[in-house]
Amino acid sequence: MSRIQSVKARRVWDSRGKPTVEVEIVLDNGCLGRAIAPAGASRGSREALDLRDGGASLRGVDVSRAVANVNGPIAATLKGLDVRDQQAADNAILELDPSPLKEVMGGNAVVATSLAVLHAAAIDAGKPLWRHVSDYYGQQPSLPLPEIQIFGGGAHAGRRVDIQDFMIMVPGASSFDEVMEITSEVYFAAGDIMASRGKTAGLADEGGWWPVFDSNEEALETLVLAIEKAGEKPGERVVISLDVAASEFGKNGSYRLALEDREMSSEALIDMLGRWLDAYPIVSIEDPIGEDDPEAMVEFTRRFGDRVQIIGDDYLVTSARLVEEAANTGACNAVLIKVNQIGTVSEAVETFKAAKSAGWGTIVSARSGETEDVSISHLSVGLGAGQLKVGSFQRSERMAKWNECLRIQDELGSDAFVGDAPLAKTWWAS
Ligand code: 2PG
Ligand code: MG
Repeated sequence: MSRIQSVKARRVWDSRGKPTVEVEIVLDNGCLGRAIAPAGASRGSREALDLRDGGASLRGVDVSRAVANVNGPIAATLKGLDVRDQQAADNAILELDPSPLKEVMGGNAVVATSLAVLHAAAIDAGKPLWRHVSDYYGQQPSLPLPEIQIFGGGAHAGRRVDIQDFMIMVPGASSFDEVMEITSEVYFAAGDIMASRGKTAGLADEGGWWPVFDSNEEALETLVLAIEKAGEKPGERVVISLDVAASEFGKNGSYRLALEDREMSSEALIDMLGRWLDAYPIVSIEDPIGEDDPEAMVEFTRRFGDRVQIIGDDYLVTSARLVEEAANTGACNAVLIKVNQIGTVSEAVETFKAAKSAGWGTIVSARSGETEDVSISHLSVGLGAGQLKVGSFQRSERMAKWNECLRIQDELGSDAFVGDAPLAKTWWAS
């Protein structure tokens, strides 16, 4: 038995300079596991609560209550438990906080603790985290296909453009390493294009170029140009993925593209995105429809689900129940897995498994507020998730996760790269 001896939380700081929760778990044999909670900016209304103190100090975003919850009730509950039983540890936390949105302990307290248990168990077993995840959950490990942001937008770039993430994927690469190389070429080609147009204006929250565009579509056109400038044919080795994050600019079936000063209905939004799918080599689209507009999501999936990957993020908030419901009604065909959206590792894995049994795509994802914590690189490999979304190709909280995958590639061998691309059955792929 390897028992949990102590659980300690402290306040640390994330990539936006905001406080967040770090948890360290020490076992009776001295093994130590550590994890840090990430934080989203474009959050689904049904995701676990990111507990903040409120008040005047630190603009209300301090985490002393979440830290105290770990050091008090959570530590008392976990002390003495067998670290090898992740489910039992997570259940104990959930008994302390049975509220659906983890409002009692705070989602940030819960996620950092649950991930720290996972790390401590891996160290105790003498395994890298990805191997522990793969063994514990009985999944075949593989290296995911990265989704890498080139332009940021939406809530991550002062709403300079409405669409949140303009990303590429390189399913035509033969290894994870080659994905990084090709991405670097495309990323800096995009930077050169922005510079030549006098549009260099820094970076968005996840490291993508700041989106100085006159329309949302101009970002897509520029992205295609960047792929070409990098010496690639758009739609061959390099394809496009979008996170529309439609809940950020839509309510009750009415959407407002602020950049273009346009109001649109769900139908008009679906038609516009459909035109983009015809005109650009887009193989994946996340939250194309708002979280409160399920009929439109079903309609979008009916029209385009056989040619693109349709990912639910804010729409599904890493909830197994919502994934099952969506699979039954025909909304989405893939899920974003963010552990902090649901709370514990056990719940996130349950959602992953629900998506797998629905025949869906799976994408493990970072948040826009991140740290040096690289747990998600290991989770994506250990679960054998199809894709990994971490943000862009600058800023160390992003690069740390890509670099960790390169280290894992050396352990696993480059054959472990699945390049599991959602295939677009569109004109450029034929
Ligand atoms: C998303 C994420 C990451 P946030 O919407 O997919 O890009 O953003 O963490 O702000 O929710
Ligand atoms: Mg999203």
